[in-house]
Amino acid sequence: MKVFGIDSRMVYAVCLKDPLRNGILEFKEDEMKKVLVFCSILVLVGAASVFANQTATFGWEDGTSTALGTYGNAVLANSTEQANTGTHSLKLTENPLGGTPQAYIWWVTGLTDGDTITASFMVYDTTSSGNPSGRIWAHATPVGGAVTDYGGSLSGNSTYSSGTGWELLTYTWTYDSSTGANDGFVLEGRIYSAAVDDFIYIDDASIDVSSDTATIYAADGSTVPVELQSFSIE
Ligand SMILES: [Ca+2]
Ligand SMILES: [Ca+2]
Repeated sequence: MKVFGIDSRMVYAVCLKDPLRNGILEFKEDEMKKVLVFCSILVLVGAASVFANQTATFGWEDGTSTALGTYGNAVLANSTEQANTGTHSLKLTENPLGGTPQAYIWWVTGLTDGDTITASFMVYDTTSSGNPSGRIWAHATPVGGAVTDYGGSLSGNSTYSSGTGWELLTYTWTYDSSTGANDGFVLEGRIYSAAVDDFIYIDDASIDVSSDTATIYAADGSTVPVELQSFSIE
């Protein structure tokens, strides 16, 4: 997007002195002057701070990735049996039957209280009369912990997939670190089954994080390159 006619990535790179972005962005002289003036205004305002969002998507099209971890009786596969986009999705099967199996689809670290996280995925459920069904949920990880360390529930969308085929499940969280004990967020894809080997499919996972300093880990374990989506001054 443009800020005063300047590409917001340039403003971000210069104002925040990000060496990576300085390295990959080329500046024309007149653009650089505009950016520097803009940054000076930010400094003069004094209390001004720059906020940016990070967004990422994942669709399992690499043909091998599943998730960052599991909880309970979750069996994962990168599947070509169903796909909302492309030819692959995540197949989540419950075996043996019991508990609430989960696939860890995103992990975000470096969060602070008040950060907002909006996450969604498409889920494939054809049993409109009941289970199996899917749900989107989240939990925290402790400061310095791994994706498999549990810091308490962050709740989520209480709505189950309705069984009409591919359907979007989404929820927005305002991060609560539990008085500083946690700084990580794990997005769960959950299955609620009626019988052993019930399954659902998940595709087109998306996440948007209000922090520009957080790190987003995708389902294949890679950290996601920042795609600056919005830019605002408060
Ligand atoms: Ca896909
Ligand atoms: Ca169902």
